[in-house]
Amino acid sequence: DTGDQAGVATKTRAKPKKPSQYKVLLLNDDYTPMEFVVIVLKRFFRMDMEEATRVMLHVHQKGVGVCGIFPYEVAETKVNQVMDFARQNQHPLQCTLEKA
Ligand code: TYC
Repeated sequence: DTGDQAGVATKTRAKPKKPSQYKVLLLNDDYTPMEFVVIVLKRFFRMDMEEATRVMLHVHQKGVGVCGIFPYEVAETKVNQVMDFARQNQHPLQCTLEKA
């Protein structure tokens, strides 16, 4: 045995696809009004008042929460829409992506 790698099989099968789903996360802060966060969740994530209020309170209490899970491009668009809307209204609300 020469100790070389001659006998090691090379993997030739197709690799599993990369995860393509991303969580859109909302982050808590001390300044954005609760009502504004509820409006964001209704407008951009199509939640009703009950669900939007539940998610907003979860983020308020835990610091972070999931708004939804989407393909990368959709998730990125949602993050940009939320960040633009928050900026336009001069709120420090932060929204980000994370691999699902
Ligand atoms: N913590 C904010 C307040 O007390 C409310 C809030 C909730 C802000 C969720 C951001 O993602 C957020 N006014």
